[in-house]
Amino acid sequence: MDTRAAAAAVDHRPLSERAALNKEALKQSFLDNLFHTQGKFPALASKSDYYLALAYAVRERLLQRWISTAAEYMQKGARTVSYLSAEFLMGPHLGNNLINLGIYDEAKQAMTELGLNFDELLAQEEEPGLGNGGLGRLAACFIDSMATLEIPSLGYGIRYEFGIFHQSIVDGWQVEKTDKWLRYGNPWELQRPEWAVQVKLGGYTEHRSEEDGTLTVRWIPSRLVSGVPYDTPILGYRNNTANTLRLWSAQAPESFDFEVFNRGDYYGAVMQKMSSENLSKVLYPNDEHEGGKELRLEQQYFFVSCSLQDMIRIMQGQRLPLEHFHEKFAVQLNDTHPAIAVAELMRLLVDEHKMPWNRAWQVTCKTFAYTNHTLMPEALERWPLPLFKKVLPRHLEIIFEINARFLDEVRRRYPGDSARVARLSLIDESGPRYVRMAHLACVGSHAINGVAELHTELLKSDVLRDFYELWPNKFSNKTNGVTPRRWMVLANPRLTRLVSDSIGEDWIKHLDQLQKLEPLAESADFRSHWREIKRANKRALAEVIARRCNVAVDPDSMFDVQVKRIHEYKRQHLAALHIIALYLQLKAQPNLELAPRTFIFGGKAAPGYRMAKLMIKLITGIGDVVNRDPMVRDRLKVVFLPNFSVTNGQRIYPAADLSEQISTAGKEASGTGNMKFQMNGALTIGTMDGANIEIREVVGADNFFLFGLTTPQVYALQAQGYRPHDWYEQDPQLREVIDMIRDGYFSRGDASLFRPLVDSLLWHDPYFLFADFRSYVECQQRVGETWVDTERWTRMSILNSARSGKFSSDRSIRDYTKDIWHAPSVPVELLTEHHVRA
Ligand code: 73E
Repeated sequence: MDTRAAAAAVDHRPLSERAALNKEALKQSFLDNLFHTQGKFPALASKSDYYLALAYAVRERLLQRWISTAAEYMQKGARTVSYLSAEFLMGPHLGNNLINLGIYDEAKQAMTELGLNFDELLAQEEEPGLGNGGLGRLAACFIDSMATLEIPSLGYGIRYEFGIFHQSIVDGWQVEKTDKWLRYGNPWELQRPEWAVQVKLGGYTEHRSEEDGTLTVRWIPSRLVSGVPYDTPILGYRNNTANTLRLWSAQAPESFDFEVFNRGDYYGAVMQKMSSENLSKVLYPNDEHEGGKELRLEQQYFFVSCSLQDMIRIMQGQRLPLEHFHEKFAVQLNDTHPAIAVAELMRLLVDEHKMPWNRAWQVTCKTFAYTNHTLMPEALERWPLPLFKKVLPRHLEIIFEINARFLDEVRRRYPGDSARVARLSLIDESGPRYVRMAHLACVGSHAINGVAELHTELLKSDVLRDFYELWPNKFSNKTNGVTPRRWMVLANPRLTRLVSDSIGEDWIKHLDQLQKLEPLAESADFRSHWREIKRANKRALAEVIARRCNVAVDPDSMFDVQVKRIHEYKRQHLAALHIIALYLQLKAQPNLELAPRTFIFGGKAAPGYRMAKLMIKLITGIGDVVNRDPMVRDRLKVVFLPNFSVTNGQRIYPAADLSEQISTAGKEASGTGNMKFQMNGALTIGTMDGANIEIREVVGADNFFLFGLTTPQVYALQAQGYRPHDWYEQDPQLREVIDMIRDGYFSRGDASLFRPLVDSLLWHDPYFLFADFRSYVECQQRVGETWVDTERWTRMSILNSARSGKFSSDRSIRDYTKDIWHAPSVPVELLTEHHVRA
């Protein structure tokens, strides 16, 4: 049945009445949902009931957009971007949806008039933490921007039952608890069982010559899992677009169960069911990878196969021949986690849809593009061959075939260069054999990008150098960005009001317009408003800190913030060394003039990463000493805010004065927290790493606190033989700081606790903390001197925000669209309006 005809045929009145975007209608719908959906009346309702009733009322208001968007895309046969990502770190939906629908204030007013605390209701939402950090959050910002730019897109990923663990701090140590985010139900998703697909795993292959002379391959799996899609609408900002985030949940296929049941093996059947459902049970909590886990490879294959089958279903629904797959879909691989898609699309086209290999290969290469996110050697995914063969026997054959053809091409280009052939091969054969997923992604994609200028240059000159020499035109840079809707409008309403009152509201969709704030940096009145806002945000954060950490912090002190995953390369321990140095200085000179500072840390350590967990313990140990010491506690405070998340980030970035971006040069691919801080008016202290370089470029060297070795200097020091112990011996202040940690000053006299950390620094220091220590301390000195000149600091803060336009994810998405996806915007017409006007 024709969709528009169907839409025109049904009675729209109830929907349009219910979907009216005004306060009274919202109230009514909220009460209806409390009654009909939650089955509660006010006297019995919990806060969670109220949250859910409001969420459902909002969902009704976006369904019309969602349905109209699907109809529009189907009717236009629109080219679609499929963003494949093992992680989508969405953060809470309610506030964001209200903002994008343009009814945030109405909703707040409606709840207030009903006697409810709106902010408390918003706080009820359990955030879907389906990601580890920057990579997953980037995917979330990108689908927000695609919806805002009206680009037809589907986000494809995994509906983990347990997202990133919840962190608490007990006796200074990280303690993990499972994240039961679905406990009270998820009002934002719709299950679509009718679009479930089957995924094969394990088993073996059979090769047969058919009577007509063709060769066919049959994959006889040992297991089948069914993938059930759950759809979440992704609204554009104040337009009619509602794109889809489609996350796959693993379920046992009924039919497969029956076979085992019929054999009478009830227990075996139930076990098999449980093991299938394990596939989407839990997110691996490792940023920057952990190797060799079979379940992880199964997860990756599971969601990739589901997603590609889904795209084929969509094409068949629109009667499009599969030869045109790359015209209908531009598929972006978010790192190598979905790189198995290259082999899976080949399998689907060749084995299941009987397309000749060469045709299928052309389609595949034109379909995929690959984004690399890391240069860290341990994060480059590779799978031991035996494990790969056990899980994906047919894909291994396909990869061998791709490799054979690819290496023939390499040999033709570089005759006699067998070293190069070995380096480029999809199979690492230098020791035990591995499948190299980054190589598979490079060979099967027409475009390869890094996520910041420096990172892309390092990819070309180092990690992917041989591929760059082979195909220079495949490479380009796409600097990351973040969505100003969540990270300014939602997170920082006070600043949003001031900015909109000053320059209008256009900046929310065109962040470059923040430039118009520049002249206002010279207005004393504007600066004073700017400061009041920062101060109010800091007061709000101070309340959170008092509640969560039981530490009183002064909102007039400088909030010096480092929030990100805990990792040696990110060097939270370098910040710790500086704090100890300051502490020692204050102890030695009690009358030293030092502007009060509050050091705020937040971030999760991978549960199995012992050094990262020890770094947390060190920070909390320093806090215990410093916060209690009457000689310094009015001037220095150190807090570790537990469970850094999207929700907590929304409170932290707007309250920061100083943003710590202090990774070893050449290690942080981009960083995106750095951009969120900048937008919200924090100044950055940072190294020449990732997107810091581009931030400094746009704000100007005068408005950025730079320190540390550059990447070439790090490489040179490495090459000449870095001996951290020499640096320790030559710097008395550094020595004193390290000795204090070693002797147990921050571990209640236990001189063994931090030994692994101290020894690693003294004898290896793989991330060059000692080499950068002096430069960091001196730079922090300059930060302190600048801070006391309040007017100057405020001017710099305004300029940082005013010059952050480049770092909107809208700009990133425009870059991807122009250079890689070539997917035009498709504005959506609301079906009911069409009907009303017709
Ligand atoms: O520099 C960040 C970057 O801003 C990088 O470390 C991060 O991606 C961000 C977005 O581009 C990243 N995460 C991972 N690799 N790079 C990763 C690796 C394995 C599992 C989960 C995440």
